[in-house]
This record gives sequence, structure tokens and C-alpha cells, in this order.
Amino acid sequence: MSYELLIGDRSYSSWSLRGWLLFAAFDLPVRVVVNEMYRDSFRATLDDWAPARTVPVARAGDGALWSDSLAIAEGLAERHPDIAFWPKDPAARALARSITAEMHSGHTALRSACPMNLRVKWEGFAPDDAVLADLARIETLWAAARRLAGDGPWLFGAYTVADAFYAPVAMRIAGYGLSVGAGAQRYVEAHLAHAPLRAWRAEGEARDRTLEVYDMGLPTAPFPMS
Ligand SMILES: N[C@@H](CCC(=O)N[C@@H](CS)C(=O)NCC(=O)O)C(=O)O
Repeated sequence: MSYELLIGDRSYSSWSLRGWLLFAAFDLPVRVVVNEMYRDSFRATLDDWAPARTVPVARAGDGALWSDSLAIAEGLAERHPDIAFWPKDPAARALARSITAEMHSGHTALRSACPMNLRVKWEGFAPDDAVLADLARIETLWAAARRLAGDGPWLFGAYTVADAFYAPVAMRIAGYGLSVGAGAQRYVEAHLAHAPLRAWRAEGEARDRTLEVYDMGLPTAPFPMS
């Protein structure tokens, strides 16, 4: 089966990163099409992928279309039962689905206060109480996953959909210098070392415009992914 994936600007579009990791981290080939955000052409391009309203959007060679990151995950898992998108163990799989769904629908304070930006590290960012509460909740979820994990650095040992969904959270922790415990920090570092994510960031560095809308007005340092 062939696939196409419509994404936004790699340096900034966290949902696009999730969608792309669902292919790249599982060695599933996909033809990527970039739809630059904040351009007049953005909506018109989405019209070609109707009924999509946002990026990412995935389309299979047989015409099936998924216009949401979680739908892409479920669609690919259904079509490729040979690929371990979710943990095999039922209890781990239930938790993986739960924490992925919670990422998809929640952690809104962190998401709105700290837009993903893979180009810079912001210095002196001061998280408010709502962001700290989201971080505490995320650490609770990650620790619960690790208690069910097999071998490997990811939430459930081997890389699963849950890791693709939390990759942009790890990038926010790294990029805003957010303080987390040792276990969570190790998990953030696993993402920083993850070859597909590094390739995504390098492509964004090479191709993307700087989007001023994501400027936090803080001093910057290099993004901590060398
Ligand atoms: N629930 C969607 C969210 C997708 C989303 O909000 N994408 C952003 C880019 S990161 C977007 O397309 N924004 C443009 C807009 O909302 O007009 C998903 O999981 O895919």
C-alpha cells in the first residue's frame, strides 16, 4: 500500500511531527507533501485533501483518507497488523491507548504556553501553575507506562504510537528548559537521540521559514539536539 502525508512546517507543527513519526518510526514508506502554514495557499491545499481542515492528513493509494493524527494511528495499525504500533500486552496496550488519547485531547496548558519550536531553546521561560500541573500529570503517565515497559528506552520499552504522540512534549521540555525528574529526563533524551526525529528536525532547519508568530520574546540558545 502506498501512502501520502500532508504536513505543516516541520520546525513548528507538532501534530504533523506525530503523523510523520507514525510512518518513519515504523519504517513505513510515505510520500510527504508540505503545506506551509500561515500562507494563503494553506486552506486551498487542504481542499485538495477534503474533508481535512488541519495538518497532518494521510491518504492511502486506495483513496482512504485520515484527517487527524489519532485517526492516522488507528488506520495504520488496522492495515498493518504485522507492525507493533501498540504494545502486545493487553494491560500495556490499554494504558498506551489511554495516555495517547489524553495527549490528543489534553495537556492544553502546556500546549498553549509552549508551542513546539525545534529551532531554538528558550532561556528563562517561567512555567505557570497550569503548565506545572500538566507536567506533573505527564510524569505520572510516563511513570505508569514505564512500570509496564519491556526492554528499551520508550514508554513501553519498544517504540509505540504513545511515543510518537509524546515526542513533541519531549521537545517542549527540552526546548523550554522545563524541569522534570530523572526518569522523565531520560525519556526526553531518548527522543533527542531518535534518528527519525533528528532527520525531521534537520529537514525543518534546512527548509522552513522562521515563523515570527512562535517568537516567545525570550533569549535563545541552540536547540539541544546537536
Ligand atoms: N486534532 C488534530 C489537530 C491538528 C492541528 O491542529 N494541526 C495544526 C498544525 S500543528 C493546524 O493544522 N493548524 C491550522 C489551523 O488550525 O487552521 C490532529 O490530531 O491531527
